[in-house]
Amino acid sequence: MRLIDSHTGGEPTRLIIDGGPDLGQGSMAERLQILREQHDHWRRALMLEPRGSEVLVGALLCAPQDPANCCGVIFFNNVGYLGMCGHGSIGLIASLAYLGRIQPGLHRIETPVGLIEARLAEDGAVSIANVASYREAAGVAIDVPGHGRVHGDIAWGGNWFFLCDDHGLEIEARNVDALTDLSWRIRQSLAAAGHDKVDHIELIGDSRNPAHAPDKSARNFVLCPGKAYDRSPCGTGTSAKVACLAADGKLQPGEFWQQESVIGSSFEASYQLGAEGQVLPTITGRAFVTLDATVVQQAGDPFAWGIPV
Ligand code: PYC
Repeated sequence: MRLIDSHTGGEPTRLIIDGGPDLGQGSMAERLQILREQHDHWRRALMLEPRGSEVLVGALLCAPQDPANCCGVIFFNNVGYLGMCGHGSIGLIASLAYLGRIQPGLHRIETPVGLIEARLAEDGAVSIANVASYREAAGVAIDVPGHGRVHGDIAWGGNWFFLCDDHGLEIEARNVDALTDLSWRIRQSLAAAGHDKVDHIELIGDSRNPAHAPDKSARNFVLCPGKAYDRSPCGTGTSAKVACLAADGKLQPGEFWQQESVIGSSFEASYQLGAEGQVLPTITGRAFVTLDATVVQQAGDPFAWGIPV
């Protein structure tokens, strides 16, 4: 297996460029099911220690079902599979460009939750036109033991998010332990309240970037399902945020939103309305390749398939 690692705003993506298991010719949703049920040991080998870590998002490059599309991709992490991944899609496009497999222009990518479009600019910036995003519930109250009541919106941006403003913490890198602890407890409280499909927690605070208009920007901390925080502003989380802003009338179609991460990296986001009024977000960011490597599994290595957790 050949791996290309990249980071998008600090968040790593590990792309399996060739040598993955045979998943057939079906849709990415069908191939994800085969990967999960029959070849999950490959995910564990690449994502778990000692070869991987909870911070990584993996991306398995697949031949597209429709040859008119650029490729298919299945995203996963240390605990399972993701429907979509915004920073990972930017990393995928930057990695394919690094390999000389694509040129600047428009590229369609099949994912388990639908078709997305990526535009690679001449300067290396990548814009992802994500799946339709929407808010399912606004102002959901959740009682968090040891903390108190918080409120948040439940929204879809390719993954399910709980977006919370009234958490009382500063969104600062020096606070990641406290932010992680609270987010994890919010997630457990959401599950206990029946919202167990929500597996990403997004705590929101004010922008810290003086170049960003205060009413058109924010900083976030996103806790991913495997308990690692997203170093990037989270593409699907930014899409969910844009859907909430649109629902509140705070962002109009075509207006720009600057989403900062807890480490200060940014995505620029906007949306258009689909034919049936759906919010169709576009997220722009940059990724940089950090590693081009071959997977080795030596005979006798007791942890060649990862340390079981
Ligand atoms: O960028 O969508 C994203 C993402 C999901 C999980 C980690 N990053």
